[in-house]
Amino acid sequence: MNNRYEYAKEIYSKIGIDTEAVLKKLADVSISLHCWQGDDVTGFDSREALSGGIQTTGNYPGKATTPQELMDDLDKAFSYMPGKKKLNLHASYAIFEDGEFADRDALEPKHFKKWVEFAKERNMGIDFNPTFFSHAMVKDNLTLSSPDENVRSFWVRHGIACIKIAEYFASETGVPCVINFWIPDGYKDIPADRYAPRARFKKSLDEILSVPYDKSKVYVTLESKVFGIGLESYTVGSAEFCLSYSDYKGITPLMDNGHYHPTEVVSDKIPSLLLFNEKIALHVTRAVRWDSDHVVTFDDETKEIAKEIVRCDALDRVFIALDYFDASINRIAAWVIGTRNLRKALLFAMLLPHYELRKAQDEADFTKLLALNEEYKLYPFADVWHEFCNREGVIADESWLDEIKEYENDVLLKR
Ligand code: RNT
Ligand code: ZN
Repeated sequence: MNNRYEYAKEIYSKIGIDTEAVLKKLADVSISLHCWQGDDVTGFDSREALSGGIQTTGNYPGKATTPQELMDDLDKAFSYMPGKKKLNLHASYAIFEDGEFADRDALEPKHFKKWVEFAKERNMGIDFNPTFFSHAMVKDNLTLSSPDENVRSFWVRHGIACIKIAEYFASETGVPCVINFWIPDGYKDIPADRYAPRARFKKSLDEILSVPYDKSKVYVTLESKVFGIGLESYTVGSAEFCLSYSDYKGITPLMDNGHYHPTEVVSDKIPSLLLFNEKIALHVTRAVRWDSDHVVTFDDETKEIAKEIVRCDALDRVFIALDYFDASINRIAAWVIGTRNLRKALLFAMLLPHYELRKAQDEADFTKLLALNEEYKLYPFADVWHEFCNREGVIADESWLDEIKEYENDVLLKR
């Protein structure tokens, strides 16, 4: 086993890569795991079906239906993920005890106490998301941009409540909390007015952000989108709106790589945003033909996203989270596969001699650039990955799946 790594270490050192330094750096990159893959974005507070123009498809057995089940499944998933992790929660995952209930606009830190305990025991930070969907107060597919003042103000109160909860997460865990605002608002068909909904969205965000919060503890991010299911013609929180708003308010833009036209790539957008923002945030997903939220694979765009983060030397400036939901396969395996693939992509990026490749570009030696890029794909990257997993005490090869299958039989199928 070790020989494989020693051999790889030598090969990489010949192109100027110190694999020991890479292994250390890789372990320290935090990936935020989205709790909502565990139960098909259902949550614990809603009596409503999933709405907001997003969809999970499939009916694989054994999904988590209680906080304890979701926590158990998360633990199982974490045990196959090498490297630093964070837990990403949605407001709809509030845990109510003793028959108590609070609506979204009245949520309090105490409704997330159990999650804080969970995170603290595992030495993790928590990220957060207000939930502007799957709720009766989403009227005509609108929330913060609604012309109905009752609706709009309800969701403003929700946003304010969530920032307080984010602050609580950061104070309790000692790790800053990224709170991401994404609203589904939009229209199925051609609107008569594209301006007023955006003006109301702006006003709502202004109101939410006018409540003071500790900027060293809470990073507010704003996620744009191109369209949703049933909302194909107009999206209030478009790319231009969200980028401009983030800039105007000094908050952090978030790009989900499922939220652009099919030939646009987020990898190309990363350096532009890094030039103008102290921090940026990502939702890494895999879009198949549309914003389908398939499990992240070790594909070219995931690698390219990782390369941009690494070669822009921006590992400490990019908040990296996952966002996908597949209900057609084992949900724990879905978490594990996507997270390992994103980590592999980061490793792959760290094992490239960026100095040499950049030099070829600057010298206009594009033959060399292409040739090297292709040859480096066959370098013994897998052996470094194995070593990384071994050092992290995590199964390195595909045998993790046998254990998840066992858990499926013993636990999931009995639910
Ligand atoms: C929807 C956005 C958003 C959601 C989560 C559940 O298109 O990507 O991030 O997926 O908030
Ligand atoms: Zn997203």
